[in-house]
Amino acid sequence: MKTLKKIHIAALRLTAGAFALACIAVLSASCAGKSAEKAKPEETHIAVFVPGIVSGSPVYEMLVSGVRKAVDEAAAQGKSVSVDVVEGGTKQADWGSGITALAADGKYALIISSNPAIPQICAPIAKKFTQEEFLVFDAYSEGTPQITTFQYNQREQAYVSGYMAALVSSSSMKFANMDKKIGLVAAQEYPAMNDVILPSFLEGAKAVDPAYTVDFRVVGNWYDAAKGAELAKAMKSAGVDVIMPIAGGANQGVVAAAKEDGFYVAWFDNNGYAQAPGLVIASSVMAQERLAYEKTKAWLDGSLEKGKPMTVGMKDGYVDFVSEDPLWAQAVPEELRAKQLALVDKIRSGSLDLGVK
Ligand code: RBF
Repeated sequence: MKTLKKIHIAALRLTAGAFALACIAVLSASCAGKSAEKAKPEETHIAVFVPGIVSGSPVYEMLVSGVRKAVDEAAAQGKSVSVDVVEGGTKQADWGSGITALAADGKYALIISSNPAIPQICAPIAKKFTQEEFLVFDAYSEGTPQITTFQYNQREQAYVSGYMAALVSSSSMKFANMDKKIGLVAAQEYPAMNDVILPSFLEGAKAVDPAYTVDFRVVGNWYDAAKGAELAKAMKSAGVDVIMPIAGGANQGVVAAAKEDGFYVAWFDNNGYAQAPGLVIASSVMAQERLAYEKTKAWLDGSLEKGKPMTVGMKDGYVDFVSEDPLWAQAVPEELRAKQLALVDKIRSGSLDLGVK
């Protein structure tokens, strides 16, 4: 994986050697003629800017593997295309300069990224580097033609998670208690969390029993597993019996605490049943790998509809609840699974429309 430092160095080298390179390019172009140009088609370069670190963050792991799959497939079919994955790191104030360095490099025709804060960072960069295109997942942006976004319906994703969490919490399962309390451990507060995920998680729980409340705690970053564990243990002591972690690498702390102290976990973003078999009672997922694959492929073959925001959800299969995994059946009794499936089927079929926000 490339580091930003390398990109900066590469950018510097480019300016230093730009004039000489341009001369060589002009010379070779005039000498080589048209047949040589045809024999060596220009390579397309794509950059994936990961706003954070890949390891431990399901959304970013899915993003990278989806884009790589599309690029590998195109390369196998003879297209001259490559991808560089650049981790922006956990200092969010550095992301703007990281993306600017990629755009300034001039090498990348497309910069791909993911999270709701990215379009706002890319908009001024797009204005400065007018040839650059941006494809951003898990985000929403209107009005900048170079920026194409795909947003997941996280109201549906969090609602079905809250419903399952409350079904388990109010059951006679081993670690369920009498308190009508479930929990959410978030890495940080941001609009999609505060305005969509948290309220929809609570609403889903209230659909089981209106007495439910959500104990909401914030780690303060996307990597501190020890803090994640500490928060989860305090929540368990306060009567929480199901916790949904949305905290990247800090999720592992919540899982470790569940194994030590005995409570249930509602996993978000990808299939997490294998994280702690018997304790993970929900996997509410976004098909980020598939979407990243499909849209990178569409960009490569020229069929991507650009500059427009698009929202995808349960009806079209890009948000879902994983019900086919045998580990779910092993963790959750049949009666509760039947109730959960009844809800999920209603949303999948469109007979229950929760809206987007
Ligand atoms: N999700 C992660 O899994 N890992 C991250 O490092 C991460 N960083 C984020 C930074 C910002 C500023 C924002 C707004 C969101 C971030 N997310 C991250 C959350 C992600 O976009 C998504 O909301 C959650 O994964 C829930 O689907």
